[in-house]
Amino acid sequence: MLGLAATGCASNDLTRLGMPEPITEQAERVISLWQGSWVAAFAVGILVWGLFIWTILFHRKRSEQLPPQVRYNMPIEALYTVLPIVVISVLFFFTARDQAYLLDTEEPADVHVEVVAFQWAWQFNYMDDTKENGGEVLFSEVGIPNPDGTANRDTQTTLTLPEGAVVHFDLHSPDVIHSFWIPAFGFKMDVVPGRDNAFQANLNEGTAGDYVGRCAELCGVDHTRMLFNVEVLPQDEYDAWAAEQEADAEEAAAAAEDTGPDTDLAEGTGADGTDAEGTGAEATESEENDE
Ligand SMILES: [Cu+2]
Repeated sequence: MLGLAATGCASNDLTRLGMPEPITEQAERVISLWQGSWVAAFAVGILVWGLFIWTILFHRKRSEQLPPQVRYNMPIEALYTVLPIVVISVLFFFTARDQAYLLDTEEPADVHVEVVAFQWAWQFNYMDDTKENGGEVLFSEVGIPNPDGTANRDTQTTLTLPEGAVVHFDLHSPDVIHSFWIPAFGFKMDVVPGRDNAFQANLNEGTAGDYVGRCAELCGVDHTRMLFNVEVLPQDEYDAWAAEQEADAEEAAAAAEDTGPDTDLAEGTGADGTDAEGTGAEATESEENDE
């Protein structure tokens, strides 16, 4: 406890008490709550261990005479009740305060991502606004489930984010309950079918790098395959990447529209039934286009 108190809020491997290095403002808050809870737990622990040791050392059985009894001692009974209530109240206060902060989505976000968790991969839809405000999909990163039983992160999809940005996440699931977890965010949130869960993360400056993400809810037999990568880029690199993705998505959409009329034409020719050979050839061509 002394070590913790002496280092204050400094964040290093020892004082983080097992938590990963935080990359968001929210994660820093989570670590403070985590550290504070440990300080409180150690304080209670030291008191209890101290009482144990004191009792063992100084109140051993020395004779057959019954020691003084303290049953129905009102001050001690009151202390037993009041002290835990004080401890719980303090923990509750800080937990409620930090939960309100972590679930706050009021700040205007720079990047909007709709996370779709499905058995057994992830899809990230980059939106121009939140789902709530009727945001439209700009482009998507679609994960393909690894083959049966394999949990290989390298073949999984990557969530790309800019450093220093406020990111809004909308979480959706088409099948069962999953949980969206980026350990470096110090935070996870369930992805529940039919429910609009959302949270925001304020990424810190200087956090560019590769991180991991995974599903944290046992969602079925191949839960372990639900991995994804997180790449935080400097703002300018992210902007270039996003512009490229958006252009690719527009190109793909335009290409899909181009094949549309061809299909209609082929069907029309078939209905006429005037040129059997031609119809066959055109129909085949249109099927190829569809593929
Ligand atoms: Cu899952």
